[in-house]
Amino acid sequence: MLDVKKIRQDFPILSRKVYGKPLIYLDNAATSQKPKQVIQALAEVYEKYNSNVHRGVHALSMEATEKYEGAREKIARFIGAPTECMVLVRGTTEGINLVANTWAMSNVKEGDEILLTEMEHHSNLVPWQRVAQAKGAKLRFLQVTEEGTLDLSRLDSVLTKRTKLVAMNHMSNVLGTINPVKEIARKAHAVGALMLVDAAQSVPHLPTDVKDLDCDFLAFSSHKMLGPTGTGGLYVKKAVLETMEPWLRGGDMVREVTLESATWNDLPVRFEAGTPNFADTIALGTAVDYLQSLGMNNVREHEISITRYALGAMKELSEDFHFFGSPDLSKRGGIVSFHSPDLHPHDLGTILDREGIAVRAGHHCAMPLVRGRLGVPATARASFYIYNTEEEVDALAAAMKKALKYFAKAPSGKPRA
Ligand code: 7TS
Repeated sequence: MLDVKKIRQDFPILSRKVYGKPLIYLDNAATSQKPKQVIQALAEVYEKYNSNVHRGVHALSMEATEKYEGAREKIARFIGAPTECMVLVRGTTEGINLVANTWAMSNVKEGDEILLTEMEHHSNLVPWQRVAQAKGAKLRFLQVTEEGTLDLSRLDSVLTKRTKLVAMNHMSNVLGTINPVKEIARKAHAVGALMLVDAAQSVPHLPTDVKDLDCDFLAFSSHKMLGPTGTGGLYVKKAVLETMEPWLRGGDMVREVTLESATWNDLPVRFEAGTPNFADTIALGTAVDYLQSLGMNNVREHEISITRYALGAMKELSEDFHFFGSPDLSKRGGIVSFHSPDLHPHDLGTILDREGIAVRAGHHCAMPLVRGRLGVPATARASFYIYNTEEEVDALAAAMKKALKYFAKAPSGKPRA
């Protein structure tokens, strides 16, 4: 198990107060906090060896390049990927857009299908809408059951020889549902389709091995896994990466350039045009070290435990709030979304904020899921990470009760007793 008390000491922000109350940070699905080791690694880049990578013969540049490439190796190893298949991008959204703009634009043809799910973040939906429009392809969707899991009963009828790509999240950012991407990748390959995994919510929280998943693409963001903003990874299977045209062009991604044409650098830097975000990526390497020292199995175990505790603590609120997501904790990460017909999530979020509790309220960039499938304008969402405690969950439950008592209106419009 994690030593949460010790972990908390590594996170300077957790000792700050909000409106005079200790900060209770439960917005980890949006972005995680950063340990001092990561903050120091970032400061060290600028204090000690800041210099552009890949092009200098001087000591600083060589040192920066070594650290940057060292970070790439760590990040690749963290997800079981070969280093040459680890493209460094700004984050999940950019990684998915890279695949959409290169592989998909060359491979998806009129009449082809792309299979998504109803529980995608906009970042894994909107790029495919563009591909479908540009290519005359069709988007199809796996639906979401009442319990908040994927309805796989129609999988064999929607996954056909016409399917070119299956693209889905490994963990939903609204429901916390962990999707069976390994099994779906196997089925996708059986019909000749490729498999893209949006791992924005899974790489920070679950042990991840791209070889075991056997996916073709997997994208994730540094800032949700203790690292800085503005960096992240896109894994692409080597046989696929070798066939892909670069998306953004310029800078160090070339080998030879004439006035008329260019040839490309080695994998994976041919997909990294311009000066890469080396400083933040080096600090992401430190975040990976940190997570690895905890052990991803322990991270997962802690989140199962705190989610179980949260669902238990929320039971007495179940008359007033609907809690979304599966009760089966083996299929769920540390995300709890809820809605009360008597209390708008934004009002609730504001009230909780006054108690020092940071939750997110809204459609969580998954409008078709929240507004369409769940049928609510918004949800409030608490999302946990390695430093969250049962006491914080108790404070959340108490503040939710307080919010209902003082601010919610009964359907009659009368304040509650
Ligand atoms: N995919 C999923 C499943 C996500 O949860 C997010 C971000 C993204 C893609 C996009 O990641 P980015 O780093 O490129 O922005 N999710 C959230 C969220 O739930 N609240 O704020 C951001």
